[in-house]
Amino acid sequence: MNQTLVICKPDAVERGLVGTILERFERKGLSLVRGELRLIDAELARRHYAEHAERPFFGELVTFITRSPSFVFVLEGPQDTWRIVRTLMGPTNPADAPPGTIRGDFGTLTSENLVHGSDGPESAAREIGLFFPGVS
Ligand code: 3AN
Repeated sequence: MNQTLVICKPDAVERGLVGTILERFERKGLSLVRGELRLIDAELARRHYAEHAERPFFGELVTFITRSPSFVFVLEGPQDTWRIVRTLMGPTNPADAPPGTIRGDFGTLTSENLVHGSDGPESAAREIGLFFPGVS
């Protein structure tokens, strides 16, 4: 089995969409193996988004992800579970996301696009270790 990290970001929690989003992954056939409602602090946010540190929107990204609790969870499924998750999420910009995807159905802004999903097996391992240290 194969695991990946998903975050229902503050906008998703504030709008009461955690259950709806989680249900989509579960109905697809992925299993919830770990999950926690957590206020992500700025240090963890900077580490998580380290690859974006030089981007102009980095400050905005850290401010957004730390503004209220997120639901951080680990999903398990077959090979390339990370890719299944990202297909269900839809493209980064909700304006490009087709209906039927999470961002396509519920989002309008790139800066508040509801969900994060690891973008490869290495990211999944790194991010699970970052948010759930000691859990394999
Ligand atoms: P994804 O979340 O689809 O993997 P990334 O990794 O390119 O997208 O971007 C990470 C996060 O950074 C996005 N989810 C979004 O919240 C934010 N972001 C990306 N591009 C922009 C942008 N042009 N303006 C504002 N925020 C952005």
